[in-house]
Amino acid sequence: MTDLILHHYDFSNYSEKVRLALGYKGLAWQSVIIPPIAPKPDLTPLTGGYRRTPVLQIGADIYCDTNLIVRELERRYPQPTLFPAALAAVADAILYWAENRLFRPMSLYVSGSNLEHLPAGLQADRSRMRDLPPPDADTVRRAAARNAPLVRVQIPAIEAMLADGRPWIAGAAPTVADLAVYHALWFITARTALLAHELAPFPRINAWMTRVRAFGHGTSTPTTAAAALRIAANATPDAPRASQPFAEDPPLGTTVRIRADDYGRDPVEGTLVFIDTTEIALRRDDPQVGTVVVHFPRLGYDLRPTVARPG
Ligand SMILES: N[C@@H](CCC(=O)N[C@@H](CS)C(=O)NCC(=O)O)C(=O)O
Repeated sequence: MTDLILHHYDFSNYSEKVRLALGYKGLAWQSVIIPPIAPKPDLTPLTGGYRRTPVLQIGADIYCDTNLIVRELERRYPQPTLFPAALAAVADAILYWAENRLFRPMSLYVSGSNLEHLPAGLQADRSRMRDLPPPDADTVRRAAARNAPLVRVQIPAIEAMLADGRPWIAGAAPTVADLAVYHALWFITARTALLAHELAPFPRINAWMTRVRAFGHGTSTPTTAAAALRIAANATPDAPRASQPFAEDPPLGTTVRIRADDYGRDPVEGTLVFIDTTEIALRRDDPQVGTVVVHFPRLGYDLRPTVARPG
């Protein structure tokens, strides 16, 4: 039985990124379908409060954020690689563009254009996740209209990246840039074909998307959230690897709080047990699942010691 448990849901584009990484590496995994809307009472005992999707669980080690999840899959299953040395740095820069400047307007355009196909309460939840008031349908439709051009002016850049005939976004081999650009474009038609016309004029993009889709999703077996919680409760987290802190980092053993620096900023508290250039890990004792270690990427997260407040 595989140790990899992915907590995800079908229309989550960041989950699609990880499903494709699992497929590319030919891995077997257990699948727990989580709610797309907070609260997530069967997920947050594992994460300590982090609510975004997806989350990878390996026993009592919990990996938050796809940028760490994909790196952790690479660490455990290095071949075939998604981080070829000559392309990895450029791929990471392209990934940042795709998941920020491209994806944010994409998500507003796609969601606002498919309002009647979204689960009830989704828009209100996403606004709460960004500390915004719940929008009415007209506001969401206006946001879609404002963002459509921002999507439309960026898609040709992807066709241009492929214009020299390269098979993959960063060059001769697949990288995380392929996963990141793909999941943003996948989102356009993940729910309905209403916006398929946005991609139709781009032959290189369409041929490349077919190549990425062929990675597949590996082999998944459905399981329940309760089973996943039991696995965490019965497992012991892996011993942390040797840390490589900077002088400015809080020392290991400090009680710290970590949270995303953009949205879905629910804080997670615990004891710092590992830190290096790419990863931060906290140990927490949870009433439901016992001791777990929760892992985050360094970039994109805000880490600080928990300050004891007087009184
Ligand atoms: N930087 C995060 C972003 C993840 C993200 O925004 N996921 C979306 C779903 S595709 C999300 O969490 N939405 C709210 C939710 O699922 O609760 C990552 O790479 O994992």
